[in-house]
Amino acid sequence: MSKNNTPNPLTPEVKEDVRITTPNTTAAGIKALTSSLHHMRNEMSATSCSKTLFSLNQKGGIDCPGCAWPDPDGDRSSLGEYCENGVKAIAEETTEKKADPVFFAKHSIVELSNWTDYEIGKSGRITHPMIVRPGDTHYSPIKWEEAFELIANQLKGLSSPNEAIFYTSGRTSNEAAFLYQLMVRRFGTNNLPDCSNMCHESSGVALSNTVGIGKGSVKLEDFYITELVIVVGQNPGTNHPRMLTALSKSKKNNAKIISINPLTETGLLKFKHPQKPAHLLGGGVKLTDLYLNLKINTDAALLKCMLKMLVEKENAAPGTVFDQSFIQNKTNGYTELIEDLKGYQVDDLLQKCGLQRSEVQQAVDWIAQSKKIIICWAMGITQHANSVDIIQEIVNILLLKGSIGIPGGGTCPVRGHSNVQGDRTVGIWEKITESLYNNLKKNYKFEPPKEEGYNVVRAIEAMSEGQAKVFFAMGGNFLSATPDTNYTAKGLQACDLTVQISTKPNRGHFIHGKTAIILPCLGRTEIDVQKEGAQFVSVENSMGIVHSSQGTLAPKSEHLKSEPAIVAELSKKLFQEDNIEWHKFISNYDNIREAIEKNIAGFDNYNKRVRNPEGFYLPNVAREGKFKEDGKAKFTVNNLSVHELAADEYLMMTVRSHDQYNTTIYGLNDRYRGIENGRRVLFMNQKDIEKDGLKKGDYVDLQSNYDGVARIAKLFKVVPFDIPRGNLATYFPETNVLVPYNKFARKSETPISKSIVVKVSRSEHLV
Ligand SMILES: Nc1nc2c(c(=O)[nH]1)N[C@H]1C(S)=C(S)[C@@H](COP(=O)(O)OP(=O)(O)OC[C@H]3O[C@@H](n4cnc5c(=O)[nH]c(N)nc54)[C@H](O)[C@@H]3O)O[C@H]1N2
Ligand SMILES: Nc1nc2c(c(=O)[nH]1)N[C@H]1C(S)=C(S)[C@@H](COP(=O)(O)OP(=O)(O)OC[C@H]3O[C@@H](n4cnc5c(=O)[nH]c(N)nc54)[C@H](O)[C@@H]3O)O[C@H]1N2
Ligand SMILES: [Mo]
Repeated sequence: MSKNNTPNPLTPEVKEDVRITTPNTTAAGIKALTSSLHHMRNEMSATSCSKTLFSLNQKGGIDCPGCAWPDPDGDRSSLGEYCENGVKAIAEETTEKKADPVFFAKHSIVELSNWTDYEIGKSGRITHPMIVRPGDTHYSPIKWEEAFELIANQLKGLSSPNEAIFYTSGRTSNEAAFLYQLMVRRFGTNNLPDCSNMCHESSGVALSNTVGIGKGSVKLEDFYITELVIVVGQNPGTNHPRMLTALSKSKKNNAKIISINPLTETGLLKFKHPQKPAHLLGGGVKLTDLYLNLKINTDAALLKCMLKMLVEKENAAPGTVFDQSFIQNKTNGYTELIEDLKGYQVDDLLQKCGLQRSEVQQAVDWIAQSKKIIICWAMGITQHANSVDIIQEIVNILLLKGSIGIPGGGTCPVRGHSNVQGDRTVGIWEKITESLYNNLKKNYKFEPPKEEGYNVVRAIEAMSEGQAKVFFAMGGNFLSATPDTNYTAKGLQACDLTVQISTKPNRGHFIHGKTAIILPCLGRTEIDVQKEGAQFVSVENSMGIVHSSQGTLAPKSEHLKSEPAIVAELSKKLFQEDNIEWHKFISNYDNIREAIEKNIAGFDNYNKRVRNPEGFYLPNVAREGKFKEDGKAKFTVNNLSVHELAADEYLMMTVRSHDQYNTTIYGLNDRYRGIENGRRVLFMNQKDIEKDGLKKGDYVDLQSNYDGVARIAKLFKVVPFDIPRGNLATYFPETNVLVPYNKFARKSETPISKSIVVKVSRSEHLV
């Protein structure tokens, strides 16, 4: 419990009673079913269970708020297409528990901040708008009208619109996101940081530079006809479980699967479909054919090694490995790439990534033999200093093979939040495109801001240095999701006003500005009735399909408002005389979609096409083989990463357990990795444990030291694990406190959450 009178920005640093067991060898299966049932029983009523599960990911139903993986056409199971972790996401949102005014009157902010993230999340849905005024110790209710008034006045009182920051998390619908960016730009700033800055920004930058669009090029169907899938830096068994169904279909078509990951992730080994009895009773499907357990952040070396070995093969038998006609007609920069590769040695590259020549040779042989290749990646690739280079190297391989823009082949950056891709499409970005600038100006007769705004890391810095005074969040948990928790906390606490539109409490609500407001909103599972009837929203999945999502459950409280309504009502207060008819947007979301159609390319006939049960594809120049303005894709020359570690330093990655959704902690187990009842664990190679004079179960502290600043995270239990020597893994967000806010990927500015240099020492202060 609270030791002093200041709220705690960190997950409590206490000794947890973690049990270390054996990791699972098969993903999903019966255990996934029992785990789903357990979460539903603990949170939901029986009617909510049946109403949501039957409509989850069905045509015209609720889009699962879990991940951005697309829904299959045709063979959706009658129970809805969902997975264990989708069920957990639904149970979490549709919980019967309530964080109402009584709850907030009972527990002070300082007290709540000393709960674990798990306990905070389990307190239930927020039912009323709440406020903390200067000097208050507790949140208390406030009327909507008064809250809007207060926020609008505070914003209007700033000396520049650039003193306000407007964050977005990726669950926000296209409709809410479009209105939000319209409000923010009408207000006069491009300060629109979003979770994408910490997620796939590196993919966006690398892909835009090389193939002309910052999104993936494959469709779901491509998995069914491909010859080779390479999954690199991704753990789909936990984070995109429905992808395992697609991978098992690739296997059915005799495709090979190569996994590249420092950890042997259970979900990549073997899969039993939890909704298919034949799978449950049988042995399941073996997924990975070749597992390359490289060292953390050595993917650039591995890919370069593969490129070199491919070039050798092509030189030995010209025209048999590369697609020379594609290279000639559709690309630039081939000669420079080949020339640059001459400066590297295969043995040296192999040594850097810690792999044997024979295993990499096997991968190279399969790449050489295949024409249709899909490469998938996620956070294991995007959160390093050289992420953009790594992704560009992935593109190099695909371009040499002519495998982008063909059926069965292409790029597949697997997105995180269920609408993170759509939010960016409709304008959530700290930059403004020329076409959006021109369209907003023409359609709404105001001068949109041109100057680049703050992304996530710049926003943290601006708040901490006093350049920003109001922080406003459309969802998410900025405090815990961002790097450098203590520094970020100082920034948020220095603000005059912090506002969060949220469904459930999180730690971010307790580390707040001088005044703080929570605006409670409807979740995706809930019925949204406005003046002209029940509304639906739309989202874009990882493969660029825009489709609808409509809630089926009664709202958890009569005081909730929808996200679009909150933005439009605040805008009415903010801009009294306006060319934008905000009230129309609220009464019928078709009016918002019409506005999107007018301002954003690719949404022609939006209202008609979104009512098509399958939704519609947005244009994609890479998929269409058109690439950049000159019709060509670009080979790039990329650098290797260099980590010069001292003898007592390790490279650490922060990953998700099987029981969490980013900063929302569903439970305390990580079944696939053999962890039960806690999260403060340090996965470490047995030889490193011995080298440091430690043993299994010991408690250790972790320390990072960048530019002379020491950051510490305490009390992690040592778990011997199959992880390369010199590498460590912990869970996010417990170790975000160690990540310096000012160390990020070149060009994309994504924090280096997967390659943090740390030292390990025995804990001295056992709590
Ligand atoms: N249930 C659930 N679903 C989710 C989420 C969730 O938290 N829970 N989060 C959502 C979001 S926002 C996102 S972005 C995605 C995240 O999905 P993932 O990217 O799969 O999530 P992480 O747990 O960060 O896993 C990263 C993987 O990369 C590996 N890795 C780490 N460093 C390296 C490296 O240097 N090289 C290689 N080759 N591999 C490396 C790790 O071992 C791990 O397997 O999932 C989305 N879906
Ligand atoms: N160390 C480390 N840090 C990371 C990562 C990592 O791998 N390692 N991953 C990064 C990535 S990929 C991402 S995407 C970010 C995630 O960053 P965020 O998106 O900011 O964080 P979440 O934990 O997903 O946000 C959860 C909160 O969203 C609110 N919420 C849930 N549903 C809704 C809704 O429908 N509407 C509204 N308004 N609010 C809702 C709830 O209040 C909940 O507490 O974290 C990043 N941080
Ligand atoms: Mo993400």
